Parts: sequence; C-alpha cells; structure tokens
Amino acid sequence: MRTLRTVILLLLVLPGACRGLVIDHDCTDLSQVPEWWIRQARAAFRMTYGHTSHGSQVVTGMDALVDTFPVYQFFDDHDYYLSGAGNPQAPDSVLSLWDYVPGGDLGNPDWVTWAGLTDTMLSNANGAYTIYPHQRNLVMWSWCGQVSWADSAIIADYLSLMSGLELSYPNVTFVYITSHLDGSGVEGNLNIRNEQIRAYCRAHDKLLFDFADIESYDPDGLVNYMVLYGTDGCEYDSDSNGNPWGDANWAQQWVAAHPDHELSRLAAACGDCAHSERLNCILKARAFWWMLARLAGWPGPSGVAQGPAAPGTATAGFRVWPNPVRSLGQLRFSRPGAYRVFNALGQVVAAGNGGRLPDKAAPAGIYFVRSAAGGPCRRLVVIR
Ligand SMILES: [Ca+2]
Repeated sequence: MRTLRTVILLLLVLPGACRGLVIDHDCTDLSQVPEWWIRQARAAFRMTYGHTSHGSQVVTGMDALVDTFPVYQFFDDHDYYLSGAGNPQAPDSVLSLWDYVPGGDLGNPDWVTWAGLTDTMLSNANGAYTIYPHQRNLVMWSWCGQVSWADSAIIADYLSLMSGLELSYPNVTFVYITSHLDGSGVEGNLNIRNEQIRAYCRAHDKLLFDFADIESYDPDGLVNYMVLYGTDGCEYDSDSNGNPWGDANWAQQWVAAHPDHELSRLAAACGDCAHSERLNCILKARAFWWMLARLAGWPGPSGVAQGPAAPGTATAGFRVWPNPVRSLGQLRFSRPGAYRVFNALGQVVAAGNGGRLPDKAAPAGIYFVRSAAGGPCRRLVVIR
C-alpha cells in the first residue's frame, strides 16, 4: 500500500511538460518528419500489434509506404523469438513489428482477454518464447467494431486494464486507441465512447492513436466527416438526410481531385484496405510513423532542432542527445547544470551535475529528463 501511495505521489509530481501524446489527423504529413528521426524510431522500437481486420489498415498502409520509400522499413520477426534462431530476426536498424500478436483484438473474443494475453506475452509466463527476453517495448492493440455498442463501464475497464499494464511494465509504452467510425455521427454511442477514451488520455497524459479522428478528415483537413455521419468506408452524408450509406465518399473524391498527388499514387499502390478506401490506410500508416518519430524524440513540427545536424530536442530550455541512447552516461546536454532522469512511474533513476550523469545502464524504455533550471522535460528512449 505504501508503495502504491508512493507511485501515485510520484505520478502527481511528474513534470507538467511531460504530457501525453495524441496522434490524430494533423499527424499524417510525413514530409514534416526528418528522415533521421524515422531511422531513430526504427532502431528504438520493438513492438507488438494485436488487431483484426480494421486494425490491419495501419499495416496495409505501411506495406504500401515502404514499397515507395524504403526508409520506412519494418520486419515481423515473431518466429525468431517464438521458435528459435533458425528464423530471421529484424536487423537492429529496422523496426521490429509483430503483426497480429497477440491474437484477437480489444473486443475479441471478449473485452478483457487481450490484457491477459499481453501480460503472458510480455512476461513469457507460459514459456511460449524460445528466445526471451524478446525486448518488446511498444504495445498496441486496436478495436474491431465493438465500441459501437460498448457502454461506459466497458470502456472504463479497457482504460483501467491499460493503466494496469503500464504499472506492471514501466519500460513498455502502451498505445491507447479509439475505434473506427460507424456512421452514427456526433451523437452516436461510438463517438461518445471515443470521447471517453480521449478525455481519459488527456487527463492522464497517455499516448493515444486516434484511429477515429484520422479517418474523419481528408488530407486537406478542412471538413470533419465524422460530423457528417462518416463511416469506416469514408462515406458521408452529403445531402443532409442523416444517412451516409451509399452517399458520397471523401477518399474517392479526394483522389479524383488530386490524381497526381503523392498520396493518390501511394493509395493506388496500396493493397486492399480492409473495410475502407486505400487512402485511409495510407493516412493511418503515415500517422503511425509520425507517432514513432515523436516517441523516438522528434519534437514535432514546431520544434526548433530537427535532422542530423542537431539530433537533440530543442523546443526550449535545453537539448539532450543522443536520443535514443544505450547508457545514461553517454548523454550530453546543451547547457551545464543539474539533471534528473525519471522512469515512466516518475521515479528518479539517475541524477547528475555539470551536464553529466553517472554512466548507468537503465532498462530499455521511455524516460523523461528534467533540468533543475526548469523548462520542458525531454522524452528519452533507452535502447539495448
Ligand atoms: Ca445522405
């Protein structure tokens, strides 16, 4: 109990600038993300993605993206860890993505099985993995259509289970997610439940991949099609009768209006996008890579220091690099002073003066760096 109180207290005193991250329709323009950060993300993360058909949209788009732009390399090396070294392993510089692992989705076969499967996978409690630890540091699950009929208690349970996993695995980043559109508009149960997820993530500084918001906008971002009863197939109500089905389709319209745009070419090269238009899969994939770049340390389009010439984060205050890093002692700071490094629980794992930290190996994961002189804290990725 004392430990729990301590954890809660530490969470409360986490630096205010260590905010959560929301990935939405404003996060699909990868031309804003320096390639250097994509490479950092590839090297930093070893993830799992449990999903069924709707969730496959992200990976379908990633496949199309890498076919045109090899920098977005990823590789599924689940068999290597599952069955042994005879199977191929993702190179250190390539994103390791276990696709469809664990099986099921957030509502399939029920509302809670995914959490137990995640726990078993991460801890290898059933000994399923021949090679362990398998070094997973990013876990994502998606919904199928279940949020359309979920009530508030079910969503509260989802959020609670996610938070519980975060406490059990402080060096693993967990991606919260909303569910795809279903044509029920602003007042529909789906949007109300998605808003419940968003509110929780905002209030608790979580990482949210806003699946529904991404498919609510075309690349111009001027119209919220969810309000127009947008569907998972990108249909919307264009004649104000409240019925989107068989009506207009924003993805088809956008591609027709921009036939020579890079996005249209990518969409044309994309395989079947489950339940949806290929443009939607491309946008989801681009948002996904944006998310990885942010997690790897890219400060976002408003950041000052971007690209290989200045690989730190420098929106204000101080910069710290390299990021990702293997040992805290390798870190360098743009100004001298006292620094502290927190883990995801808000616990101080290292502290030092003069712009140096003890040469300490911390477990791989996401950390936060704070300067005693103030300013925003910095997200730091430690890799092995
Ligand atoms: Ca209509």
